[in-house]
Amino acid sequence: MNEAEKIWMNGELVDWRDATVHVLTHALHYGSSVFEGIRAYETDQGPAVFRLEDHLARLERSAAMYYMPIPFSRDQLRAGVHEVIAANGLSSCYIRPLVWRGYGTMGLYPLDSPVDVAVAVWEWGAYLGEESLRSGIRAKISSWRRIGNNTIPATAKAGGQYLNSILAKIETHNSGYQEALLLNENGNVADGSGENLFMVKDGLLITPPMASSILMGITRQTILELAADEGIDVVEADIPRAELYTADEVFITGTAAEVCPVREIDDHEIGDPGPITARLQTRFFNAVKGEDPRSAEWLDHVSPGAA
Ligand code: PPE
Repeated sequence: MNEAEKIWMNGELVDWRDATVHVLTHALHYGSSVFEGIRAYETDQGPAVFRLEDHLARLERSAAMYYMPIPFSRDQLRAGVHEVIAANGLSSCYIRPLVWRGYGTMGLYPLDSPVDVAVAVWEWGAYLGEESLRSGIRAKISSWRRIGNNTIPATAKAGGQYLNSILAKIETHNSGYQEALLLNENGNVADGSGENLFMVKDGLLITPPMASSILMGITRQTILELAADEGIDVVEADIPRAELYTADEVFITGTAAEVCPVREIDDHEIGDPGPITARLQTRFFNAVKGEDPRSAEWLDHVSPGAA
């Protein structure tokens, strides 16, 4: 991993190697943490965080679903994100805010455990490789179903639920594919291991709805807004597995994975990135770099003095 110098921990900057926890930390045993994945991109006005308010709002919602009061306000966390980026002197980075049940009690009633907060940043290039962003990836449907809405709140971004993604990822990686796609309990398409999914059929852009056990991705929301700008027809609808095989285009979206074409699913050829994928991918990368009409609304510029 690309280590940086400082991590923001409970309100203070500490050295990277000192950002540690006790082995009896509640979250380590039971997955009782919530987190965010955010990116800051290099712009001609220095680093800018993409949709920071939206990510912090989702962090608050995830924490609320697990009865976890975050001991810092939205403004304090926003300032912490700016501070840790500036302190590390990074022009672009991945940002990982983490809120977790800390050290103090064991057992499954966590409300007496302290809640700790950290924000780490580091350089993280293209999640599935630079080449994947150009030519697309080979994906496979995992035999593991995506966690159901009545098993765990699928819309919360909580540590424990990623065990589901980890199993799917290991299974498909070991079979030689770059990403896992998960079906929900009804057998319709839900998410990638760490991405949302879109398909294009006859000019229509289709993505699974909230009720299909997806994480409500902020990149997904961005694509829905950019598609509206572009006059592309969009619908949120269930996608049966086999619909993917005859799609004209498929792509996945996420903060880490960005907007990444899928060129093959279960050994069915979808083909090279199609025109709608290419248009939306270009708008997305322009937007994050400050070169799109939407940029002003979505970018939060880090001032050099933030450290
Ligand atoms: N679905 C899942 C299951 C998911 O984990 C992510 C993000 C998304 C959809 C897309 O959400 P958004 O980033 O708001 O567009 N996955 C994060 C973690 C990846 C990791 O390997 O860690 C991310 O992309 O940061």
